[in-house]
Amino acid sequence: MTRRISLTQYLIEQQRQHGAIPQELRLLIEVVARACKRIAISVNKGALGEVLGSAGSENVQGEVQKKLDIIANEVLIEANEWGGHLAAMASEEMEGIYLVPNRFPQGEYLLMFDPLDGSSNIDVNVSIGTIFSVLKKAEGSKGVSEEDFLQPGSAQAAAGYCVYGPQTTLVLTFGQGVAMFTLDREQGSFVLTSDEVKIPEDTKEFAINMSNMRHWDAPMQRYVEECLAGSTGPRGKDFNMRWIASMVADVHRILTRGGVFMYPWDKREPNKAGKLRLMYEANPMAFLVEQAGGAATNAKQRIMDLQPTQLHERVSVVLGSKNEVERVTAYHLEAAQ
Ligand code: P6P
Repeated sequence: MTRRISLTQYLIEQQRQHGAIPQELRLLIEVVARACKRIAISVNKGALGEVLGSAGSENVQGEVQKKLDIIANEVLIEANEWGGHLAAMASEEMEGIYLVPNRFPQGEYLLMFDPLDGSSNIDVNVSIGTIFSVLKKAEGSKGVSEEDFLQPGSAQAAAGYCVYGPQTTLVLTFGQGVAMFTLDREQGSFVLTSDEVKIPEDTKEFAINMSNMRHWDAPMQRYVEECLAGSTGPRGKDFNMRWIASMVADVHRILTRGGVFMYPWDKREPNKAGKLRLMYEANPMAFLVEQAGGAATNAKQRIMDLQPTQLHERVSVVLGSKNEVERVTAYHLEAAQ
């Protein structure tokens, strides 16, 4: 049974034991957690809070912004800009980076986030979430620019998400495993509920948007067709399928009971590597999944090895139970030869 300690106590113990969490990073994560609690309050209000529906604007990706997308983005910016632990922030909802205003002290960390992932689910009361990734500025670099953010996922100092579902759950990694915290609404604080998160290496559950099947490349079609063939096919076992259309919720299920999540390249937009964003969706989720014993590739190589070239660049994603991710990746490498 996991000790029911607060997020603060957990972070301080990790700081003491592993030294993996410098004081400034601990403060940063506590501020992000508080921001997620505030976002959860708005999300949980739903129609009562006049926060549903479209904001009547588009984000940098050309996607219609929901009111809650903008609210969540503002909450994260306001919560993090004054603390002195950040140099700058980047968000799916903002084209360029957000420099910490000169009236506040500057720090060494860089925070990237998708403030509210799964926005299409907001108005239909299905789980959504906040995804975040923390990098550190290069030693001695003066000022801060977009280039400071363009580091591979393997350089992340921390990553996590908060899923706003039946429970509000914060999931974190600093490179020393994965911990889950459930929001105790009576106390108003996150309480440790799992500190040994492990993804089974095998699974019978896959997650993909099947309506796009005819647009995938052959190796992805092969993998899914074999899953659908079940016990009568080459896999010799039946599979189950889930697709929540909120990456946070699908990844949370995989961290909790295993599975493989795929958002592959699609021939309708051949010049687009995939739908999901590398810096603030794929990289943080890849860090968490690998720290829980899983794997994460872009169907050809490890996601956390990719060298980013743009802040909002997209990537194909295959992540979850190690043996399934390796199988999907092997099919793609085989086809490439
Ligand atoms: P589709 C949500 O918009 C998101 O970015 C991910 O959270 C989710 O996995 C995916 O897109 C869903 O995409 O095409 O199935 O709606």
